[in-house]
Amino acid sequence: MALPHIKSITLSCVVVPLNPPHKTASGVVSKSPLVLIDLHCSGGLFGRSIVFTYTPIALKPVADLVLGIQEMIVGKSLEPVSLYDFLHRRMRLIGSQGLIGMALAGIDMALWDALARHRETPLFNLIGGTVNPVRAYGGIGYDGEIESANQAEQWVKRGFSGVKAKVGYPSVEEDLAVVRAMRKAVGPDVELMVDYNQSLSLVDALNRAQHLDQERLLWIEEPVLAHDYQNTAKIAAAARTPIQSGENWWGPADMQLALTAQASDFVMPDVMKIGGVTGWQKAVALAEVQGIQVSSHLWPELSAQLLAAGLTAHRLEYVDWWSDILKQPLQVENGCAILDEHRPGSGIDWHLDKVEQYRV
Ligand code: SMN
Ligand code: MG
Repeated sequence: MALPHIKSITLSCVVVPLNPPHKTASGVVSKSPLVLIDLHCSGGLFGRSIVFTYTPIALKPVADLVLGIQEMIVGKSLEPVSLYDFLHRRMRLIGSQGLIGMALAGIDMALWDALARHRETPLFNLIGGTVNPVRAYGGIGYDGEIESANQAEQWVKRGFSGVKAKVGYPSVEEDLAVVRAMRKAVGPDVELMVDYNQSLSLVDALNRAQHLDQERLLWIEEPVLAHDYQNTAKIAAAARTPIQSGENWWGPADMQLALTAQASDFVMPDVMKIGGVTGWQKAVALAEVQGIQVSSHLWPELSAQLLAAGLTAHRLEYVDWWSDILKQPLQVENGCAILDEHRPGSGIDWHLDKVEQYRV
């Protein structure tokens, strides 16, 4: 049976408010600027995906790039892996990081969504996964001792067995106070993680990791700059607590550099920055051969499916930031993401009224 071919792409740019805003040691996220992609194929088939541009000033440039790249693939058949190769080759001279990488990934995610719909099966099934529930954790912002403890308690009441808080306060004593307040609030059995969002110097990170080593954390995330693999490796070697990173790695090549430098004990690629579903699969294969456990970053609907297909799946980062614009946001029960084996695609369908409300 011939595969459908690509006809066109249409886009919606939205800004979804985030209440309350998510604070980190490296800035506040108060809204989600998103490019929503609708990829149209022959026979009425379609595929959908979300590109998160972090800042509204990148919305129009990314949307223009997606529409520009569209012209290179119109008429081609729905083959995500060979189209990934084709498009990345076409971008060799400019490079496929940054906004170009985000546009390419958006198209790749929409292609896979379309292919899964074409096969009338969920994406996790198409790529060989199972319906096993994926364990998720909730996120807490840079909100101080009392609020972090309150929120940790709320996540646990909702059934989550893990929570991750933003840290990187002016002193290590404040970081410790936040961790201890959360531990007191949730008890010994809940998994606690902390995220520095690349805010520390090497010396500061080594010192803070040594203090945090007493706190039984599941991981310490992004202590220093995401691409400073050498210094992250020094911290990973010195700390007993596992180091986690990956959300800012661009494409499988960055995963390779990080793994070669032994920079991270765990990895948590971001499905957009790592190159879409195709980039994710290439990158995660590198981690899997080393037995390194893989978690996700944002995109809970899509990431739950990708983790379900992985051999070393670890934790799903649960966020509901974009749930408003989705017809059927990810279901979580007892702290685990529930996969719907009867729903074709990657889990992305628009709540059209909300898309209109947030359109810019
Ligand atoms: C994060 C994600 C997206 C925006 C800001 C911060 C964060 C995380 O580092 O791990 O979710
Ligand atoms: Mg993070």
